[in-house]
Amino acid sequence: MDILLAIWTYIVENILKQPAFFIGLMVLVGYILLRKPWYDCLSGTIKAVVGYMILLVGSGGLVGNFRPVLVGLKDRFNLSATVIDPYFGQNAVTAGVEEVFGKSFSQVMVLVLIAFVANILLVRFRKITKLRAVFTTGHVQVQQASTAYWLILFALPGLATNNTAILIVMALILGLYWAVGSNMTIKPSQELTDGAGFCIAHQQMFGIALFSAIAERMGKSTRGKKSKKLEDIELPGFMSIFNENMVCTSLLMFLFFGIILVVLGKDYLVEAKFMLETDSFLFYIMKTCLNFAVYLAILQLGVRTFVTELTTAFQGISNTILPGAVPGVDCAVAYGFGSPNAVPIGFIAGAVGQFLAIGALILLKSPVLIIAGFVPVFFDNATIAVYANNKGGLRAAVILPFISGLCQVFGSALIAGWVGMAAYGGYLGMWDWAVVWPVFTVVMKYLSYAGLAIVVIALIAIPQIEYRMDKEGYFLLTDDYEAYKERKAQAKK
Ligand code: ASC
Repeated sequence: MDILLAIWTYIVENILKQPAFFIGLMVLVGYILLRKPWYDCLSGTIKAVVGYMILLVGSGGLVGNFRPVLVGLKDRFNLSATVIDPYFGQNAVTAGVEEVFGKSFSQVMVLVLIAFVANILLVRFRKITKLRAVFTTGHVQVQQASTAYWLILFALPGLATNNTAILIVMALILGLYWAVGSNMTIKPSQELTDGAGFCIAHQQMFGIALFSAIAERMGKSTRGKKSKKLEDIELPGFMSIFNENMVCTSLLMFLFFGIILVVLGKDYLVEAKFMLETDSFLFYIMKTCLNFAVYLAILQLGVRTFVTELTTAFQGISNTILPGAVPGVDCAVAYGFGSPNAVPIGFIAGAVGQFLAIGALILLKSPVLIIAGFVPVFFDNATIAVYANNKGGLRAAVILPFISGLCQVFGSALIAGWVGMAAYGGYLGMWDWAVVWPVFTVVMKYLSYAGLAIVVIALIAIPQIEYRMDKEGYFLLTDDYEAYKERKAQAKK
């Protein structure tokens, strides 16, 4: 058993937790199954791995540069607060799970394995389950498994005495959540990318589905006068410089992070080793803020490099071992599609929502104070804006991420305080984990095993409902997008 666990941990650490290699492996297997010549397999795999690594340079640069700035607010003002951020959330679980539940963190890795197998089996039986999406973002799977482990132990403490029972129950819920959540993003993703053939496997999948549906209504409800999509808006006069994504991002971030850096003050930044005493404060601010546009451009280049490889190669997998399967990828992949300006706009709108919510927590003297983490505020809200803009235009791209920002803070404050994670300084904080998982937790805590059954049945029912809403189009959407579009166009006539 120990040897098996060691092998599994090795695979998790080096492949599953490293999405670049995981995606590379899938591309390699996919091309082999498509019987491509060896040199095509090699070049496809290299492009997939390198492309994903470029994407990671972009997203890692954003996280590395801007997370300390936001967390700095906590140190600068000596706040005792919970940071909403996946990495802080994972640290909180590692630090607390043994103390609170007497359980070791290593079980989380086993949970990832079983839940992933559950995801694959659910897709394998897609004719019955109607599930089509496979989760491939391993680092997110580990973060989610950690948080789910805590939430489920909290809700169903009776399970704690039986290790096998806990793992089976958890893997069932988590595996279902992965398969059902990513499956819900297929339609909006196909519509955003004109059939690129991927969906999102991240932390705001229910959010994407819900906000896309609301955005679609918003787009339609304006009595013939549609809210324009960002890419169709031509700003006049000096404002036209905002049409350019790089300029728009730079100016918005200069305003946003510029203010935060000024609030933090040069003394603090020097003391916390962000900058040197001899550095110019003005140029430090400019450099930091402009870096945002730099990393975003890198991220988009990465997406362009690997997406075609992945979706072509995945056909090999979806024609053979996992019929009809669609790869679920990192939310940042969406930034290569739709309007690039939706990204900074969603971020700012979400940040305003989060800051207002934090202000409300302070005014209401909430026992749990939240510090905005960069990952939720940026990656959730930018993603929601990209999808919202595609369906509902500018208005949706501003209002919906703003609402999402409120949900992230209020939802996280409630759940992290209630289940005791706040005491360990962090909570995952992404949209689904601030809204959907807290609902699961409440239902299971108060209804115990009946609650568990309700959560499982509700998850199983979602794809069935989606399927019944469009029986003919449902599988066509992923199997042959051109035919799907034609069918839609015909139906409109
Ligand atoms: C997360 C997480 C990250 C980012 C990244 C976005 O949830 O843990 O590192 O989002 O996946 O590209």
